[in-house]
Amino acid sequence: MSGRSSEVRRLDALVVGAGFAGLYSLHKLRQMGLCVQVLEAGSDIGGTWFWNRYPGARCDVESLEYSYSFSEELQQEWVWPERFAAQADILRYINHVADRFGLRPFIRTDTRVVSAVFDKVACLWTVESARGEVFKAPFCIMATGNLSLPRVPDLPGLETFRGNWYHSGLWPKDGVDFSGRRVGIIGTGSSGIQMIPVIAAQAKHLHIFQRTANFSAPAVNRPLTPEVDRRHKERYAYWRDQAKQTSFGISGHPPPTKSALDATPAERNRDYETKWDTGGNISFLYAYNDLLVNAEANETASEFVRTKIRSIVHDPKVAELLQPRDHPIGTKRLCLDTGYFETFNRDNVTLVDIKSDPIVVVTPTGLRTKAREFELDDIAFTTGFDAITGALFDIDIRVEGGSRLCDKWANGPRTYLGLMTAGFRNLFMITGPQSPSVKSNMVASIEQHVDWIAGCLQHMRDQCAVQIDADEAAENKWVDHVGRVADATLYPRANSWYVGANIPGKPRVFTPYVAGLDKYRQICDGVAADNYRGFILSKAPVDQTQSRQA
Ligand code: FAD
Ligand code: N01
Repeated sequence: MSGRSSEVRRLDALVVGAGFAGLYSLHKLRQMGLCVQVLEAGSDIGGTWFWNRYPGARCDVESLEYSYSFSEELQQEWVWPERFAAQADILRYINHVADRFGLRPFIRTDTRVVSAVFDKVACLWTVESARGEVFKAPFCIMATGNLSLPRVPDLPGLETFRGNWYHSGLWPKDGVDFSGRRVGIIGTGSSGIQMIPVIAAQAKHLHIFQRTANFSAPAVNRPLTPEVDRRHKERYAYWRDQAKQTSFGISGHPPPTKSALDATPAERNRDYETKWDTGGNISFLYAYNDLLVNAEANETASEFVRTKIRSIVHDPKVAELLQPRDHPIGTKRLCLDTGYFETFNRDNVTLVDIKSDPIVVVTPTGLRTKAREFELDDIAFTTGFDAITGALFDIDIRVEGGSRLCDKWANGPRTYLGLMTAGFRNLFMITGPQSPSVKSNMVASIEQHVDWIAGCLQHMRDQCAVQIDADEAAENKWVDHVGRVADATLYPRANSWYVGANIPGKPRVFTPYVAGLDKYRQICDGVAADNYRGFILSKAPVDQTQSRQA
C-alpha cells in the first residue's frame, strides 16, 4: 500500500499493534473470514521483542510456556534453544509465525496511529496515522501493549549531553558496543538487572544509579536439551491445558497449599533454597500460599533474599544499599537475573545511591548528583514505561461529539473485564487494564482475550448485531471487584508501575486483575455463555439496544 494521505480503507476490523497480541488477532479474525488491517508504529513486527533489544534481554517465563498454543504443528516444530528465550530468539519466533500463517500482507509497519474516532451513526471507527492515512472499520482492536511507551525521565540538561544515550525499550537495532566506554545505567528494574551484568563485562567502567533497591532471583537459565524438549512436546496439549488451570497461565508449578508461617525457620530456609536453585520467579513466589497476601509471611521470603544479597556482595556497604526494604517481595515484578548481585564485586562497577544523593542535571560530559560529578561516555536509561494505559492515551480515542478515553479514565481506567470500556462501542482491548495481563504469562492472556473477542464477534454475526458496548453498571461492578481483589493482597503497597507510581501525576490505581487467569477465564466464559451478560448488543447502529444487565 502507498502512503497517500487521502487514502481511505474500508475493512471489517482494524488492529493497532503487531506484537504477540496484534498478530494473533489478525490470524484469528482472518480465519473467520474478516478483512483485517494491522497498523504498527515500528518498522517491523514483534512489539516488545522488536523494541527491547538491549544486552541481556530475555523472557522470564519459560520458553515452552511463553509461546502460542493455538497451533499444535507450530508448537511441535518450533525449537527453543534456551529455558528462558533471549530477545533475538523470541523475535525470530514471532517472524516465523507471521510468515508461516501468511500474516505480513495485512500488516502495515511505520504507521503510528494518532487518533481513533467512533461515528455512532455510521457505526465506524476512523483511525488516522501520524502521516495522515485514514482507515475505517466497524471494529477496532487495541493491541498496543502494556509496556510499549518507554519513559525517559525529565532530567534537565539531557539535550546537552555529548555522549550517546539509550532507553532499554528503544534500543538501536544494530546493538551498541560499550567496549572501553564509561557507562552509566539509570534504573534497577527488570531491564536494568538483565542489562547490568552484560554491560559490566564490556565497559571500561559502569556506574549504576539506583533509586530503589529491587528484589531479584537467579533465572537459572540453561540450554534446553533435546530430551527436555521431547518430553514436553510429547504432552504439549496436556501442559497447555494444565496452564489454563493456573493463576499465572504457566504449567508445572502446583499451587502451594501451606502458609509460610506454618513452616519452621529451618523448613522455610530449605524450601526457599530449593526454589532459589530451581530458578524462575513463579517458582520462588509459589513457595508458600500466602507470600503475596500476608506481610509477615512475605517478610520471611524478603529476608531470605536480603540474606542472599549479603552473602553474595563482598562490600557490606554496597550489600546494604542493594537490599530492598521499601516493598514486600513480589509486589513489584520479581526480577530474574544472571549474575546481577555478583556484578557489584567487579572492580569496574560502582553503585550510586540516588535516593540519598539525587541526580540534579545531565551535563555535556556526564551527570551531576547533589554531591558528586560523574564523567560518562554513554547513559542507558532502564527507567521503564508509562505502563498499561500509556499507549492507549497516546492515541486520541474518542466518540464523535462525545467522550474522550483520557477524560473518562482521568481518575484511573474503567473497563468491563478489561475488554471494553462503556461508551466506546466496538472497541476492544487486548490485555487491557483490569484484566490479568501483566500478572500472568502474557501470551496465554493474549490468546484468551483474542479467542474471547473472536467468539463475541461470531455471536454478533449470528445475532445480526452490529454494535457492542459494555453496560456501565456491569463495568462499575467489575472495577469495584478488581479493586477489592487487589486490596486483599500486598500488591498495592509497592510504588510500582502497577499503580502508576513511576509516572508523575498518574492517579494511583492498582490496575491488573490479580485473582488469576484461571478464575478470570471462567468469568469471561460465563459471561459469554450467559448471552454476553453485561454487554449491550444492538442490531442497528444507533441506540436500538438489546440490553442485558450484569
Ligand atoms: P507489545 O509487544 O508491546 O506490542 C504492542 C505493539 O503496538 C508495539 O509493537 C507498538 O509499537 C505498537 N503500538 C503501540 N501504540 C501504537 C500506535 N499508536 N500506533 C501503532 N502501533 C502502536 N511478559 C511475559 O509474560 N513474560 C515475559 O517474560 C516478559 N518479558 C518481558 C520483557 C520485556 C523487556 C518487556 C518490556 C516486557 C516483557 N513482558 C513479558 C511483557 C510483554 O510486553 C508481553 O509478554 C507481550 O510481548 C505483549 O505483547 P503485545 O502484543 O500485547 O504488546
Ligand atoms: O522498568 P521498571 P523495567 N530517576 O519500571 C528507575 C517487564 N520486563 O523496564 O523503583 C531514577 O520496572 C526505577 O526506580 P524506582 C516486567 O514486567 C520484564 O525494568 O521507581 N530512577 C526502577 O529502578 C517489568 O516489570 C523483563 O525508584 C528512575 C527502574 O528505573 C517491566 O517490563 C525484563 C527514574 C524502572 O524499572 C518494566 O521493567 C524487562 C528516575 N526519574 C522488563 N524513573 C523480564 O525479565 C524510574 N527509575 C522478563
